[in-house]
Amino acid sequence: AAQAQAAFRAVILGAPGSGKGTVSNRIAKLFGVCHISTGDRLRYHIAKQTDLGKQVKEYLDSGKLVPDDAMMKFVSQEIKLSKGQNWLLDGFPRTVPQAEMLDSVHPPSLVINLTVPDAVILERVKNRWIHVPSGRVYNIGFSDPKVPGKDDVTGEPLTKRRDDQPEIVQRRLHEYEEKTRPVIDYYDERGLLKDFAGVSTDELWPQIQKCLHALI
Ligand code: G5P
Ligand code: MG
Repeated sequence: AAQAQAAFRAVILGAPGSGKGTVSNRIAKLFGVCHISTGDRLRYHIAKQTDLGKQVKEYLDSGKLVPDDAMMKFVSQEIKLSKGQNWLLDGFPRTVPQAEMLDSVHPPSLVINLTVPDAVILERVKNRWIHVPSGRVYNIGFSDPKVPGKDDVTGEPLTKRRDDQPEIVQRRLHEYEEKTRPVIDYYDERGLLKDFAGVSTDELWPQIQKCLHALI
């Protein structure tokens, strides 16, 4: 079992707000894999005003994808840092060149794809609150913080994501259709894609768990 576990390299795909972060956290907890969310890491860099943060801020704020060069450099470093650990990449790859780059470094053994209707997504992001330093995410009525407006662990204030404004969510959904849809086909052609469709994470989770148990 230890051998099989050492080979776990997975990618989670899905439109903005489809639940990638939520599902990834559950997988990380249950299977002890290293969850690498490119969006969370980039938001952290923006908050800390690092060089990378300054470089990518405009893209995240406006709901556009960060250029491939910068993303690939960043992710290959993150993968190196997680040396030897099992990982789950959330939010990468989002373009075919990114998928090709990942194949050249470390091909994934599984790609989970979440399919959630746009109308459900638009409702969800309205109610999302986040804790930037940790990447913890809350949703009013689904995963409420214990104290309204405060992070459960640190008690620090929660914030809204700038890119969760309705017009920017629309732009992100558009970017997804145009640039990330081909990534789904890319993995499907290689026989790596497992698709999970539904309107709630709790409905998809047992199916995802079953699929992972069969592999790990
Ligand atoms: P991100 O950060 O990767 P997105 O747009 O791909 O952003 P996002 O918004 O983080 O994805 P998610 O992780 O798929 O969504 O979803 P989530 O956070 O788990 O769930 C959404 C909300 O719904 C949460 O509040 C959650 O609690 C709630 N929720 C979950 N399930 C349910 C449910 O069943 N019911 C209810 N009611 N609520 C639920 O990328 C951001 C930006 O970073 C850059 C780009 O600029 C991008 O726009 N970027 C990249 N650019 C280029 N290449 C890359 N590889 C990049 N990666 C990041
Ligand atoms: Mg996310």
